[in-house]
Amino acid sequence: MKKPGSAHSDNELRGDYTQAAHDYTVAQDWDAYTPEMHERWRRLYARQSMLAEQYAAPEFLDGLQRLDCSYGVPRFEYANSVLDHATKWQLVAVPGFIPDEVFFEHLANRRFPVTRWIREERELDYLVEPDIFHDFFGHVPMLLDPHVADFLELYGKAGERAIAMNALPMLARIYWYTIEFGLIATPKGLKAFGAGIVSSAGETVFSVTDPNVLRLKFDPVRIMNTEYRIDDFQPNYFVLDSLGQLLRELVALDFGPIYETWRDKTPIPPGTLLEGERPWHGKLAEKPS
Ligand code: HBI
Ligand code: FE
Repeated sequence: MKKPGSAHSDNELRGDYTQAAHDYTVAQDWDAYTPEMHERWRRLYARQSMLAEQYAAPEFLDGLQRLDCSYGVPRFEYANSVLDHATKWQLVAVPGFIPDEVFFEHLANRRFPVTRWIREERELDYLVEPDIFHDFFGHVPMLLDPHVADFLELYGKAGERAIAMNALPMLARIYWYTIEFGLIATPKGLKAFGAGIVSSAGETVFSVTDPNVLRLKFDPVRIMNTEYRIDDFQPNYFVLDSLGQLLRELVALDFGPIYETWRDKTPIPPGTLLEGERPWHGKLAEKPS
């Protein structure tokens, strides 16, 4: 496994796998966060929560408020009491990216791995790997939603079969285009709920207001065949009617035959409108007056 943090001397928590248990969990060690780290969290929180008010799904805003985490790097212990009460999920601290099968095993048991370290000052706007701000601010509010809570457990349980059938990229695209970069149509216009969006200032505004980017209505099989970009704003997004739709459609899907059918075919490049397909065209987000 790569050691993502070895070049960053001012944050020794970063990417340190030496203390990790067999399931890659570590102690959060909240007392180890410095005043600078808490201050950095507050600034990131202030910026992203302000954008979220305008552009994020109501379920995200509701979850964020219940987590009460504006004051500094949050304690997992407190979030776990909120989560336990709401959806029986728990957070576990990890040093960073963990192997696929370990990640799936945690999700299947309603444990969400949250990276313990926070990004550095020069990375406020962009980083490739998940840190605690992405993992906590982006993902944890949605774990308080009962539909997302059940969907993620289902996703975790689907992992083993996808790996065994050599179809992991197909399953991973479902996560990418919903949990990381999902949009939802609401009466007040298009809103974001994906963690990759709501933890990014630029993409929060872009994803729900840009009139030109390709948006398609949520379609699990189309998603499983659509590649994604990890180095720029997404060239296409998929739009849900509700979070209930996400759970309902995925519960109903028999993944095996879909993997068999598409696994060895060339996936669709990101941003492609296929022949016969119509882009989603609903009401975009309202910009502040
Ligand atoms: N590990 N910490 C962490 N966070 C992730 O989002 C993550 C991971 N390991 C594997 C993984 N994601 C994905 O490759 C799977 O969803 C397929
Ligand atoms: Fe993420």
